[in-house]
Amino acid sequence: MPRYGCGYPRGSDLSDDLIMTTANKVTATLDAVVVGAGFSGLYMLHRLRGIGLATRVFEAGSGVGGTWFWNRYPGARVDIESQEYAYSFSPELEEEWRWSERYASQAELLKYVNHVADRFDLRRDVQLDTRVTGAAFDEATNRWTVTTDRGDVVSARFCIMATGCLSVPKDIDIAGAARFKGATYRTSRWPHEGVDFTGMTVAVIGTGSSGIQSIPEIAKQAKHVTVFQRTPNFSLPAQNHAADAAKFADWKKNRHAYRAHARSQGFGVLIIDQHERNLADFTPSQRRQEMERRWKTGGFALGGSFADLVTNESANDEAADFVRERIREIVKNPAVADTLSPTNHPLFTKRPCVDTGYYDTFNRSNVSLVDLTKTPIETITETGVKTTGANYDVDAIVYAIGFDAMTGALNAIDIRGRRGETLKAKWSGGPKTYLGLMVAGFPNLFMVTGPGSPSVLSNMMLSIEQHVDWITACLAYLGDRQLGVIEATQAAENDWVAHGNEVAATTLYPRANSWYMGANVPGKPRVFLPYIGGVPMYREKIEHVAANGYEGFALATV
Ligand code: NA7
Repeated sequence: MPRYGCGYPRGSDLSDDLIMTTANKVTATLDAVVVGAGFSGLYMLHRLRGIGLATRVFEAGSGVGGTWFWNRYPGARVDIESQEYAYSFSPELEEEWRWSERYASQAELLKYVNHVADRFDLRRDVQLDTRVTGAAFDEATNRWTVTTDRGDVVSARFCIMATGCLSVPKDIDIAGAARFKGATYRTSRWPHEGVDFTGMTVAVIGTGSSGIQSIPEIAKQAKHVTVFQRTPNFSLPAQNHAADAAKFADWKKNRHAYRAHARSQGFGVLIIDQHERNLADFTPSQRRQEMERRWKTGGFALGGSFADLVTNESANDEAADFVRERIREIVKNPAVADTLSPTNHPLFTKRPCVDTGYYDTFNRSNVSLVDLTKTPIETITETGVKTTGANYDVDAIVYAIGFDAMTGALNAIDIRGRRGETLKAKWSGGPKTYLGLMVAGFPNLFMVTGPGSPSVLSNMMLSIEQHVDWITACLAYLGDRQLGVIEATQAAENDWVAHGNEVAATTLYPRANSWYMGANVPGKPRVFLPYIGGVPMYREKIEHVAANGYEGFALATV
């Protein structure tokens, strides 16, 4: 069992008697603080308990679930098949849970994560409604002092940021938004009681995944929906359906083999099933057949059509043309189909969307599309949206404008490492990490699926479990050797950042103004944020690092 000399009993029973109230200030001394109680934070807590660390999780929301707690907009659902977008660490959990659809809805995912919290008795170490505001490293004690908006001041040996890649909504960067007198909604902060749009005129701004999933559902209720599109996105049909009992039974029987196969895939997602052959290795009719088969399979399957789809412009064009053809086939009005067809970025270089009935929604008489590249929004008015072309008076505006991805949640906390250097200052030119796990100058601070790791370019569940398992093994290693400090070396970080940039430059990704590039947030440095070297290559690297006594990290006693 590792021991860090925190002075409190080992084990998972961190109870309130460990928390002392002094002069209205709640303080506690812990082994570890975890920030965030989404899928990663909860699993992190479970594993840290397993190695005997006194741990507390702080969560800003009033419930667990992270992404699936906040994003309750109509139509919200996962775009990785349900059984794959689920924890693999507990065979019993996998055995007993029954998914009701191929792609689980937000409501079902939230039920699942709550079930996990109860099943593993996690709630007693999770403090809800508490936002972590600061974390400062004390070089004298080698401990982190973590502060919250509720006045907690907590000392912890380790601080683990399980803050999510898409958890901080982008500020509304449209003039006049506060003037609107009707109802305003954000997809990422949807009212828990739901919204009834019956009889209402609604403006939806934004056509990323959140817009594309919610627009068909809002259109079924509202009197009229006007969609304000700045950049058309590629969207692939989910082909969602009710749970297929035989398929789930097969999964349960062969889950180890399926999971291992997923880990051997570049994106760590089974359905992508990346073809080993490049575009040039196919005849034109074979290409066509392959893409048609994959379109029918649904979800991200099309992305695996050719091995060189995200590195070779011709391969990408072929698949992008195929999607544009499907759009023209579905959307009856050719001018609308044209406006919905992406032409300014290669397929998959902006996060592709997976939809149910999105394009077909534009055949409805109560839906219209405004092309903001032709008539940009001038301002929001008291009554609606004013573009350079017209005024659109509406009862409600739905903002589906995205997130300050990957760095937003970390930069929102005042994180101070050695010599008081802030993470925000260190990252002013873009995030710098070693393996997306740690940052030089910030000892004992870990990130789950941080920038510089495959994270959003993989099945998040796979990457979350991989990081949490790696961090747990690392802390056990330190404890076993009476070590209490681990820090990425500057040299290892420099090499990893250079490698990440090099790999990204061999792909088509940097061509898009995407949130992967930080391009969606005004003023954010333009840097490719996740790691695109692929899940197997990344796994090999971090396993090698651990097997070699945490190569690239400096380890020390307390
Ligand atoms: P996204 O994918 O970032 O989409 C945001 C959308 O909002 C996108 O179409 C943006 O257009 C649009 N947008 C953003 N700001 C504006 C302004 N100021 N005016 C007009 N339109 C704007 O966020 P989502 O929430 O849909 O999805 C995020 C991820 O969640 C998704 O990728 C999945 O991983 C799950 P732009 O493309 O920037 O021109």
